[in-house]
Amino acid sequence: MGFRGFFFFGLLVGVFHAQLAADDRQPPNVLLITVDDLNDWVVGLDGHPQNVTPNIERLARRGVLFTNAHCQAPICNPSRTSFMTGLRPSTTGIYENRPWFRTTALNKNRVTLTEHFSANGYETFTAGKIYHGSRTEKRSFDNIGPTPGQMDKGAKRIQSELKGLWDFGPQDYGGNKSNDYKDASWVIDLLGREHTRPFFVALGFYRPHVPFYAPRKWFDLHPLDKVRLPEVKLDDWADLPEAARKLTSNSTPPSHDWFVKNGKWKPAVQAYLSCVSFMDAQVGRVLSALEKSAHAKNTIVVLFSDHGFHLGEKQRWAKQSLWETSTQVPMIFSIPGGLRGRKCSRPVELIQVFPTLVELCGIRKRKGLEGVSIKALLDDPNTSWSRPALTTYKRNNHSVRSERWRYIRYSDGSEELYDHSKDPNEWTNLASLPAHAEVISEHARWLPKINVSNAAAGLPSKRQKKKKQR
Ligand SMILES: [Ca+2]
Ligand SMILES: [Ca+2]
Repeated sequence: MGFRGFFFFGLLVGVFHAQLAADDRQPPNVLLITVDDLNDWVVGLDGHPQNVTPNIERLARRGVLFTNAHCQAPICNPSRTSFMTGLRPSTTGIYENRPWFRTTALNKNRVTLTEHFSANGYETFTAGKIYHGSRTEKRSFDNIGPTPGQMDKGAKRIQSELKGLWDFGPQDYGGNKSNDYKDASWVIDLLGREHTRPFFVALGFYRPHVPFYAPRKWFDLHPLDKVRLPEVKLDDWADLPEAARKLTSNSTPPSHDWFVKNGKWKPAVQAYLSCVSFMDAQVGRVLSALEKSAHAKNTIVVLFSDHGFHLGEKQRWAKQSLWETSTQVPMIFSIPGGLRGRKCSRPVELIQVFPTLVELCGIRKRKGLEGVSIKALLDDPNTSWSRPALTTYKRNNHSVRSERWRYIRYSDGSEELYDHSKDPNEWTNLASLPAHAEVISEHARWLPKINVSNAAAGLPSKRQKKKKQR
């Protein structure tokens, strides 16, 4: 080998080394935390002035907090199906809490977020509630941890006149007996381990979903006599179309009148605030474990809720509406080396989580997703962004949320329009004013072009199949 040949060989080795170093760099891990029924009562969104959520604030300080993020459906099953498949309810036909999407011909083969990561070199884990009903499936998760459900063991009913999951009040079991504590502990253990492959952990907290139960010490953080109630406008419903009344009448939660007449409004708000603080403490335990671990500098943390929650706003309770209180969710992305302590007011959607994580982790793109990546907003929260956030509740009822407006169109064609620059409570429906015709048409062009019929559960679920075999 002459001198030139040796030099060339040396160059090749150098190139090979650089290549090896690049391949050696492991893609970032993902810690995805979903919170059930968490509205904007957290630090940074400040939907309630008395929220105590220092750990969600801590996460926001190390990332970007989206102040105008929205779910694609204001109830568990369709929202969770949507962010896990990256598809809108108008495309999957999953509009309500039934059916489970795998039992429908249209959706049985959908590839979910974690399934896609698993197929691209990640090892996936789950604990708590990611799918509605804490359902798990081997197809979506390589490793399945505890999924103990909404009701903590040893919980005592507080409001004797309420039934099912609807109840609220302090509990005397220790915090470590609660389901969220146990699920967080399972994840903390995972974070303390070495991993040979990049991991994707999907952890779903149950609180503040009903029952609003938390250990008494969290209630002490929110003294009952100091609790402030959401503002309401007594004649708010006078300018609503009939379709709005029909869509939002829900027999599951007690009526707003029940809370008012029985003096239960304040105790329920206190209980919700307490559950949010309790859940926040579990977020804190997981964050501390991550920060102490070997994975601290190579793990993306994403936190969001599946939809909002009314506690008297617009004189109603729970979710199941196309108004801000139901559609808005907290959403935080914390990326190693990314922006810290920034807020973004551009409208964003939960279906954007799937393509955004795919882009951030540099894995193979998934075709057919309906959301776009919001990496540009994570790089610059003020970058221009024309896309609004869409929410669908039951078939062909949609809301379109832009930075300033909320436009709602119900399946019968009736409409609502709210100007958030003047009316954050959505009290004054402007839809019938001719002056707003252009705003309405600008928003209406984003409405889904297809609204598939309700997906029918024609296929037996795995559970039913097993039953048959027995
Ligand atoms: Ca929920
Ligand atoms: Ca009104």
